[in-house]
Amino acid sequence: MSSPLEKWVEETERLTKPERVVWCDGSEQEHERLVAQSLADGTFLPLNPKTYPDCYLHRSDPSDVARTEQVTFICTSSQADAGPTNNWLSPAEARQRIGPLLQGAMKGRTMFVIPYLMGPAASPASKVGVEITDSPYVVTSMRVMTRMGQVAMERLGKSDDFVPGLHSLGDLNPKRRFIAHFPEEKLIWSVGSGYGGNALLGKKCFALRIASYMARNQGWMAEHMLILGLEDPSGQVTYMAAAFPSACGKTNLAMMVSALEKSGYRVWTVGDDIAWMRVGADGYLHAINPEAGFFGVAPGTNKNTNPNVIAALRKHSIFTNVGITPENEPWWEGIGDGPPAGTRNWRGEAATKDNGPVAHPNSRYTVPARQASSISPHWEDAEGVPISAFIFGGRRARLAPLVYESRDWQHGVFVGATMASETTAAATGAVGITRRDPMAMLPFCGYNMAEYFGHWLKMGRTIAHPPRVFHVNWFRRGADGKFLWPGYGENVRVLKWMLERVAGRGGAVETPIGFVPAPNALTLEGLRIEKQTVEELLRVDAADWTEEMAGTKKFFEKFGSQLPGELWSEHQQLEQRLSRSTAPRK
Ligand code: OXD
Ligand code: MN
Repeated sequence: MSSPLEKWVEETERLTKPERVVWCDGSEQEHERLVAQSLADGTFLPLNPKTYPDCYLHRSDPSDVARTEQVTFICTSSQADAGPTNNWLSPAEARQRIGPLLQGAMKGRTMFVIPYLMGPAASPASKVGVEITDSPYVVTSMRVMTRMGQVAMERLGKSDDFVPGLHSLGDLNPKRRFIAHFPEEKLIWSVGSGYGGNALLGKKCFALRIASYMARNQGWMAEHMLILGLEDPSGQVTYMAAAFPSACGKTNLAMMVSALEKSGYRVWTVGDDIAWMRVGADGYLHAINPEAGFFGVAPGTNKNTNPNVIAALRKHSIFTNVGITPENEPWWEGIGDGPPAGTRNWRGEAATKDNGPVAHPNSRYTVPARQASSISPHWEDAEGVPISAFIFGGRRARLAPLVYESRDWQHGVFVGATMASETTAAATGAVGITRRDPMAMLPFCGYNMAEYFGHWLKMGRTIAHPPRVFHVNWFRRGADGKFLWPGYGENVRVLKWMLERVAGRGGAVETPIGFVPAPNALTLEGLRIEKQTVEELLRVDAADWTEEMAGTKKFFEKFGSQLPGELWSEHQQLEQRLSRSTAPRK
């Protein structure tokens, strides 16, 4: 009798008609074999084996460099279940449109079967996925980003408890590209793209879109959040999870070398992109990182912005769409020096001004998490780490202060639900446009976001010790257009204030939008920053916020009567607080 997995593999083989089928075991020998093939067929270019051992450069098709949200679909029986923020196809129509693209799609190619585990081997919260793909780049990347092969097969046994994901490069034509999710069947179909977010199906497709749907039904949370631990001078570690939209610095924050390290504040990395969380026996929300690697944005990464990753990616790493120097080392804008003469850009052309940026703005590194010296000793704990603070944030040139704390859980859900950020190169489309991105989940929520907000509110009622909820904005600019806050390692000063708030210390002043640090409550020793700049960073402009309320209202109206009343009530209360604060004094 074949197992459910074997049956699905046979069915897929009949559909896609590959030349051969290879089951991946995740072993070293298999990795070496695949790399040798990828070097021979040009999927990979070798990097300098002395300075970057077992590291490779992959150049993608120039039309396939970022997530493509316009062709990403949630395929639920009823459109209302996908909600107004997702593209929707009925499961039948999705099969009708995508099925023909998969028909015979792997002719002449190898079909790889990749069993993988999302989450630590020891954790009961981890889940099995199986990806079938015809891309060797995907296989090598999945080996970094997930626990692949034997460990997943052992967890799965003969059961049908896995998320199947079928991926084919197809002909890479954007017109024939679909990233389709069938949450009711826990199935993923992706065709026409080799880009990480579209093709490494364990990441956005499973660990966020399908998992968020499962989490809502099963009473847990799957969030687009980094997880970090902040150690204080007594050695106690407080864990925090932060949701920022793509390419807003989650990896850099999670891997930060703290500017306050000499005073005993150190940051430990648990995850940089995704958190799966459940209420533990102790009444805290416990988080695991379902991933095993970091798929980070390369441009701007250097020894000041993220020294830990710069050290970590010197071995067993894959670079996608970066430049390459004559020494066969990767190069990107903001790496430090250069580019040295003779550097080639991400398309393989001479790196000249006329040929545009050397590295694509969404070029990436893929590096095993265990190689980071900041990796937490608890990152693979079976029960995860207890979360004391949630941090929401985004890029807002004007509006949001450096940091504020919500009034309570319900207000915190409102703060997350009204998040907005200026768009980045992580998805195709215009960059720098302000868009609503609730909880940084807009492109990743596998069901109706109105219900998702309801799920957050419900979770709050089941967590005895809910995380405190904060909002940060590292990107506020002054009148001269320059960033007001230095960011990166200095962000620990803001985390330290949060830690103090969690511990019941930490001075704060109430504003209409929440609590901001009291004067002198932020530790600023050793940082050259003017008092007026700090004041400007923390300023809450009631007129700007009143204007913002119109945008929030418009966004909420999209959800009609399904939007939880609690969020309208928060909206109204904020409006009232703002109008009281702008009312002329008698
Ligand atoms: C990512 C993204 O790659 O959010 O993590 O786009
Ligand atoms: Mn992400």
